Amino acid sequence: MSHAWGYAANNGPDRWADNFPIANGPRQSPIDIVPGQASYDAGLKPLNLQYDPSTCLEILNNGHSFQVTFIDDTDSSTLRDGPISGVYRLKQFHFHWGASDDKGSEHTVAGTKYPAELHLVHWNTKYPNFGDAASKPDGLAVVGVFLKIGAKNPNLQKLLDAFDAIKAKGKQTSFANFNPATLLPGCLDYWTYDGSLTTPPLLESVTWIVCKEPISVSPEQMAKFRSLLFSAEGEAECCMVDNYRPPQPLKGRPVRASFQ
Ligand code: B30
Ligand code: ZN
Repeated sequence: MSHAWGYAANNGPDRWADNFPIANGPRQSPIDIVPGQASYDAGLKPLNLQYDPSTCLEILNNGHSFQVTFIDDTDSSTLRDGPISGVYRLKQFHFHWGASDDKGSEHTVAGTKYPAELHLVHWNTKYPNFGDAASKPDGLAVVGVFLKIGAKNPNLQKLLDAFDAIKAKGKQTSFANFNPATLLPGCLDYWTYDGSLTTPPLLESVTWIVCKEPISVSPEQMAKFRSLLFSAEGEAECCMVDNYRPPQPLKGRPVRASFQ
């Protein structure tokens, strides 16, 4: 999988609209979440995440992040309730992060950037597969979780230990029996709004669910994220850092909170 787009000056977020005009569309992501401007919605249900570790398949450096992919041919690992209707299946999770601790998240909270952000990507099973769902207004639901610098997170360690095998773009290795529920914060209070993929093709198909509470990551663990490469083996080494899109215009969209 090779992309013309990236995060450099000549192919980064400011250039994506050249090839993907939806970059300037009405429901783009990420956004700056201003807690005081989000409205509490008592009708929002708690998130119902049911993940089966045996559906975890492999870990891959795709040249813009690393992702862990899941077998999604049955309803084994699912997201229900919260702001969504029906059953959404987990397809993959991945992260975005910065070159330094003062940046890296895609969503921001009242302008505050976190050093990294986890995305758990699910698709609506009213459609036949992820690819079909990805172009529908209610096709995808992504749960976002902020990472903040603090104690070493033991639940990240199995991921980080796989990085030596996927340092360069295009590398992948098996990744079995991992439960992504271990990456969630203790409190599942969230903000939700209608948005898009944060990378090309930037499709406006995502119900965003952004957790209020961050998980922790140690400085040493963040350094390991930054040791991955954008580049393929044999190319000039280019560290995978700053693989985030900055906040996009809200354009009048409501942001709702599941909590008061
Ligand atoms: S995000 O959660 O909004 N950052 C995709 C999924 C979630 C997000 C962004 C993009 C996605 O599925 N993109 C298209 C499929 N990709 C996936 C990939 O693994 O690597 C293939 C591709 O672009 O053509 Cu690169
Ligand atoms: Zn993402």
